[in-house]
Amino acid sequence: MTLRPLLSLLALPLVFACADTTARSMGKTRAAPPAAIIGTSLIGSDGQIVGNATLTQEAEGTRITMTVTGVPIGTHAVHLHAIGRCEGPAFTSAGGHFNPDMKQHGNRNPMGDHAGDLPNLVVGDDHRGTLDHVRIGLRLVDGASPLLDADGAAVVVHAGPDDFASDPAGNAGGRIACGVIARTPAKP
Ligand SMILES: [Cu+2]
Ligand SMILES: [Zn+2]
Repeated sequence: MTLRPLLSLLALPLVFACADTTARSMGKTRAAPPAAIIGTSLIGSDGQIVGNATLTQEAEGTRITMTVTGVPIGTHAVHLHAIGRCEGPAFTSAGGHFNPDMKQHGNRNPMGDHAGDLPNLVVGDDHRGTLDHVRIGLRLVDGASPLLDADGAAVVVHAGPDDFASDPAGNAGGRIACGVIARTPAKP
């Protein structure tokens, strides 16, 4: 009998935490930015789910964790692309790399790098791969140019490795998986 109210309390995690922070920050000088976590499924060119990714806004940047399964063995570029639309099979709908500072691609490029540039993902013999990386300075939901803007964003995995130097996309080959980063609609 008492189980149901307890469960509904547990089911309201971040939403209330954030609302509370915002409410209390009103009229005060400064408040810590609210935490934000957004998860997404990655779909392959055939529309099947091939993994998942989670983006978490932390104090110094945004943490990207992802797991893929069933992706070809090898090293694959991963980027945050500017538009939250994943239309297979080519996923060109996701646009270019997230780049609010108008830089060039790659941290080996003197004019780099894009805010959406990430390390390569290594997929082993079992066709599994994981990535856990904090993109320093990247804001997910606040600041002057958050990743989650009006048209969202996408996590994109490429067929080949990123050389971290070639503009505009690291010579990484086609796009083989894509996950939309968007605000989850509020539940009634
Ligand atoms: Cu890309
Ligand atoms: Zn880039």
